[in-house]
Amino acid sequence: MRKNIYVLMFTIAAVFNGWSQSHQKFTINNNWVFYKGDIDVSKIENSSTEKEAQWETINIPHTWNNIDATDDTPGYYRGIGWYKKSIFIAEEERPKTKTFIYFEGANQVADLYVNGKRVGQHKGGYTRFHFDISSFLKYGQDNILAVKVDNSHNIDIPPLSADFTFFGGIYRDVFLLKRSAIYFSMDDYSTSGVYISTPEVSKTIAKVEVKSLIKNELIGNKAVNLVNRIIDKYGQTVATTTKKVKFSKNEKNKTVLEAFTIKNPQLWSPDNPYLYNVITQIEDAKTGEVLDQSIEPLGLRWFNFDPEKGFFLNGEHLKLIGTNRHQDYLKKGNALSDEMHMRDIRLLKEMGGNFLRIAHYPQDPTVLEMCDKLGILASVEIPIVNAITESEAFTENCLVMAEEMVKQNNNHPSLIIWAYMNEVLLRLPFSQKTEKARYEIYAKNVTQLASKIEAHIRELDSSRYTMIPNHGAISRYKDAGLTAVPMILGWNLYQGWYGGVFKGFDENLDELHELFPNQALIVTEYGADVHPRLHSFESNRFDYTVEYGNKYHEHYLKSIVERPFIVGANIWNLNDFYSESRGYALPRTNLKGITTLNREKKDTWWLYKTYLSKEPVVKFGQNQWTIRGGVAESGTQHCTQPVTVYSNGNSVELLHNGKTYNVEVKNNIARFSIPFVNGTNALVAKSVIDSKTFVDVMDVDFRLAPNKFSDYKDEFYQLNVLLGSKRIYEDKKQSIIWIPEKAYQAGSWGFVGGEPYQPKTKYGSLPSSELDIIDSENDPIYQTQRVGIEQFKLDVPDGKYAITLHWAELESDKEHEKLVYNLGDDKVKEDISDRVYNILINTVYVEKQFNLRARYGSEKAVQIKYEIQVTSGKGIIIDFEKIKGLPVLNAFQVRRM
Ligand code: GCB
Ligand code: CA
Repeated sequence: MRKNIYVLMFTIAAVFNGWSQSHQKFTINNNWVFYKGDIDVSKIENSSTEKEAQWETINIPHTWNNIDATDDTPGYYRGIGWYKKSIFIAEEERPKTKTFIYFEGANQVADLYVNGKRVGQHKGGYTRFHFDISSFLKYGQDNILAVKVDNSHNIDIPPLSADFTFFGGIYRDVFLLKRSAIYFSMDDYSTSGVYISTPEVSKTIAKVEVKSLIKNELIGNKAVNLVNRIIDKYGQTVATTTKKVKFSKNEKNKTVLEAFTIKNPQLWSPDNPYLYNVITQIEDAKTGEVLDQSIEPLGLRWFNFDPEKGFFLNGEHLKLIGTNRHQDYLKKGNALSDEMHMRDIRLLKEMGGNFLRIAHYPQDPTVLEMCDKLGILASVEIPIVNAITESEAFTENCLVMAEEMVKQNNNHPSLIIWAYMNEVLLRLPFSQKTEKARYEIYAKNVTQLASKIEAHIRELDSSRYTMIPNHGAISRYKDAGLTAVPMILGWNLYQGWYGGVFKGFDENLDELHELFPNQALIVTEYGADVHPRLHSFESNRFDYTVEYGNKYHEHYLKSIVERPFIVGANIWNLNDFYSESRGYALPRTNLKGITTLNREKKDTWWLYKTYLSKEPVVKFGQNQWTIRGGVAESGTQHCTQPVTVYSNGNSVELLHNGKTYNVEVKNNIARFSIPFVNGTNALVAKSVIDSKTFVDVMDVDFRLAPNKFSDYKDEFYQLNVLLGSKRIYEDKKQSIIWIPEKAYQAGSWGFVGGEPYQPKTKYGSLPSSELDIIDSENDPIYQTQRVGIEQFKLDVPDGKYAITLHWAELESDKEHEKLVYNLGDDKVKEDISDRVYNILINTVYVEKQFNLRARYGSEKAVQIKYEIQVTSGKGIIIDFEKIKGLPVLNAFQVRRM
């Protein structure tokens, strides 16, 4: 007995020791130095000769574009950056340790040098790669790792263009890996060397196959045992095999396939994401020492797509509803910690989503790890976006990327779709009209490339579906033959945003079903840009208001749910994300997220949660909107505005400053009209769900603007007005509210003359400018204006006032690269006309020959504050006296001093 225990302890110790030496993986993220620019490699190694000042100490994850891609200056650095770090390698590691460096991602071409010698290169910004650096190392000393990363535009590497920022750098974890001489090979596109598949799964039986690639660096015969063990959630072994594997002299690689049967398996699903693990070990046949070990997730499920009835998981129908996701975050660019990636997937789960399109590129490994754990079905794609290059090199890079994607992500049970080519016929290099013949060759080449990728993916993995997501120009894809290539068709549809009306979306869906009756259809994208600080009660396409985004999603959600042949849908997007060429309400940002860049939840997140989640929800809509404002209704001391409450109860009771309102819930929303008073408005919403009461509270600080100054009970203090606009803008930083303009009426305030500025663009005539306004954090104040304004008048009481006039010249003389999305692209230079005018305040000239563009340039925020005194009941009259062109005013502010 005693002896037995002794033997057991000895074995555990041996295994533990062997383990700790033979298989190690740890990050080397800290304390790198970075240099933006190119450097002579020969100077890299010898750190004493460089000017230290040029190298900045940084940690990985790192990008060099987090500032310049988000500032007011167009463009961002796309070029070379160098990273350098020294690592100590102990003398004892010389005899048998193999050392690898492993990158989870670097954008977009990375060259590794060790001790001044070039080790290798990896192309592509979104897939993982590694290098064996064993033979480059000096033992018992410091070794210099240097990585040259290049994010220049490269016609041979996708993506060529896209609506997101190509942040450069080593932006995901970097690891050092140590192995002993026999180990699971990473030679196959940096996989773990262990591949899991489930050729057959049912309620009663699951067949599991485990394929291992073993690499042998020893010379001479060697025998190892390959031990496979499947353990359940609680660590209990449910199946195990041991196989002897013999390497003959000089034999380097071996593939070993093992098959298992599990009876009455626990199935994996969104409601019960049950995970087994497969533990695979290489043991020394003589000593039993564990030479290498791999642990992979195993989820048992089966699924199929039916073009009529939808998606079925484990034989049960499941409507797939969720989001897309981009990998960036406020001020950090794409350089995020694991936890920040994980948080996003939790946000999706918390919302009740069961579907994630990992767009437009493979993301951090934690993303699919979380999908497995939380039960979110996923698709992932390679970043061929908007266009292709008709070259062998481009084709080759696409095929390699596809192979990296498939192999590196193979083991995730949550993953069900491989995708490629997003809206690849959007940016046409040849006009369909004037260069018809050439366009047709291009379209053929696109389809040929698709067919190659399709065949390659299917050969690598026949257990999942394939998909191509297209944009709304349906016939373009059909005529090119592209729609016939993948198993599933994805459609990115934006009717009611880029053009058209909401109903167009429904028509599109029905048309697609008719055109492609034999392919499953997914709405891979739909969304509207929303800036959570912008509101309107007369909201419109392209006004970026919360209210328009709500209308859009309320309509789309219903249309998607009503149609069983729409097997799934992904909101564009889970989060706002950086897109450098965008101006819009929050420059450099695509605002179609249902959360912001720092993951504040917008209304739409709550809308979906209320519909999808099984948890009780009672939540105020517009709950981020804490400073409201509006004009008092004539003869009253209040302003009535809508308040919405999301609830999955039947009715909601709302208390406002002691008064109670009761409303029935329709389509998960209770809609109220509340008379807001000046100052604090306390709101409480109550709803009974499953016989329990749930409550939400919201305090609104309402800034009641006077209608007739003589009616106004409180002392008049401040008024902030947006000209040419129906929007309300909340400036949280300065704690003020901007309200829409109104026409002047006697005793009140407002403009006289002119028209709202409505730029004519390829998306139609829009309610605000798309320019990024220089020198302002509050672009929406400057993006609207009244053109041809004659007067601004206020019948204020006597007193001392500060008046601020705000301008930005919106007719720009600069060339702009116009986006892109859904309608093609080109550079646009607007026709501009000069405008010159005089300004008078209470008949005194304050500006003569005022020429905004000549004085300040266009697209620039300009403010002039005038202090004036009002006497003898004359109020304030500002006159705009036109000399040439039409006078403009963007915003008006008055404060009683
Ligand atoms: C799309 C693209 C996506 C864009 C989106 C948009 O169709 O696939 O990359 O960001 O539209 O917001 O315009
Ligand atoms: Ca990571």
